[in-house]
Amino acid sequence: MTTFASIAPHLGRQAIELPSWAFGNSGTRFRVFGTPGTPRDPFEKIADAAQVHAHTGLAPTVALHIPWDKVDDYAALRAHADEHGVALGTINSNTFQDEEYKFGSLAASDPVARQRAIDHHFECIDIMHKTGSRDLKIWLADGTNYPGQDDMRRRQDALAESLATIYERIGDDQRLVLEYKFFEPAFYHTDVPDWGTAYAQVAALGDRAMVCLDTGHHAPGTNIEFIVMQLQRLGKLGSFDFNSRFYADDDLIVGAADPFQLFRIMVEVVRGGGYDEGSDVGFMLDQCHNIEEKIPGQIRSVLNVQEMTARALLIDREALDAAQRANDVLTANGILMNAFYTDVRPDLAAWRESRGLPADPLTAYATSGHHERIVAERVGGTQAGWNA
Ligand code: PSV
Ligand code: MN
Repeated sequence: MTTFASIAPHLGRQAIELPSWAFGNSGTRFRVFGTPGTPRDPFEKIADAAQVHAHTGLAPTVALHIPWDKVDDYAALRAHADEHGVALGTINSNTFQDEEYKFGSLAASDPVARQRAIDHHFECIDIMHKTGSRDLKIWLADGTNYPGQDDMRRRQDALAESLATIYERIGDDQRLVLEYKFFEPAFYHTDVPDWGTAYAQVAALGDRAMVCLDTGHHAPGTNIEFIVMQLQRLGKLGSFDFNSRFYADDDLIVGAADPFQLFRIMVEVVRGGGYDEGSDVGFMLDQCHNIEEKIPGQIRSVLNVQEMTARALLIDREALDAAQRANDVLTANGILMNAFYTDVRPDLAAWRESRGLPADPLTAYATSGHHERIVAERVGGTQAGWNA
C-alpha cells in the first residue's frame, strides 16, 4: 500500500496555470452578471490570480489572451506579476471575434482572412518574447454550418500551410500548442475537431508543436484518459485545459461534474510520465465562473486537481501491474478504486501547513480582506469580461 507520506514529496512540484479570463465576468448568451470587485484590466486580473497562488501554492503562472489582455507595456505587466509572486504563462490567440473571421481564420478558404490570422499569431509571438511565455496556444473556431458550404479538404490543407508559417516564427524555446474541439461555434464540421486531427497537424510541423487537450471538448461518454495515454505515448501531449462539463463545453469547475474522470485522467498522466520531475506537460485551467465568486472558484479548482493527483499517486503501481499481468480483473480494479476512494483532504491540509500555507485555503482567502479591498477599490471603469 502506498502511503501519503511516500507521495508527499511529489506534491510540491504541482503547478497549475490560471486563465486570466476566469477572473473577468462571463456568462451565457442569455446574460452576463457583473460582480463587485471584478478586475478592470490585466493588472487587476493578475493581482487576483496571485491570491490563488498565495493561498494554495499551486498556481504560479497566469495565461493571457490576446487581444483581451493587450497592454502597452508588457515589461511592466511582467514586473507586476513578479511583484505579486506569479509569472506570465501561455499566450492564447484569438481568431474568433473579428468580422473578418466569419468564415474561418487559419483554415479559411479566403487568403485575406488567413493572412490576417497569421499576422495575429505573429503579434502573439512578439508578445511571448516580452512576457517570457513558452507556449502559444491556438484554438480555432473554424468550421462550417452546412454540408457543402466549403471544401473540407481545401480548408485542411490551408490550415496546414498557415500553421507551418506560424511554427517557423516561434523561438527555439517556444512551443505551438494546438487545441481541438468537436463542435461549436461551427455546427456541421470543425476544422480541428479531435485529437487525431490536432495530432496529424502538429506532427507535420516538428518537435515543438504539441496538442492541447481541453477536457470539455469531447462528445459525452468519450474515454478522455485513453486520449491522454495515446498523446503521451506519441510524445505530443503539450498541455491540458481543465474544466468540467455536464452537457457541452460548460467550462465549469474542474472535477465538479465528474471527479472520477479527473482521477482517471491523472492516473494516465502519472502512468505516462506527465507528472514526472521535469515533465513539459502544461496543466492549465480553462474555466468561467458565471455565478460563483471567481477567486474562490479558482482556489476550489486547483485544490480539486491536487486532490485527484494525490489519489492517482496513491495507486500501488507494483501491485496493480502484477494484478494486470495476472489478468486478475477484480484485484486490479480494486487497487485503482481504493486509491480513488481515499480521502486525502486531511493529509493535504497538514501538508499545506507544513509548507507555511493555510490548511484551509478557502477560509483563509475569505478572511484575508482581499475581497473587501477589491470591492472598495475597483469602483468605476469597465469590468473585464470573458471577451474583454
Ligand atoms: C473556446 O471554446 C475556448 O473555451 C477554448 O477552449 C479556448 O481554450 C478558450 O476558449 C480560450 O480561447
Ligand atoms: Mn480551452
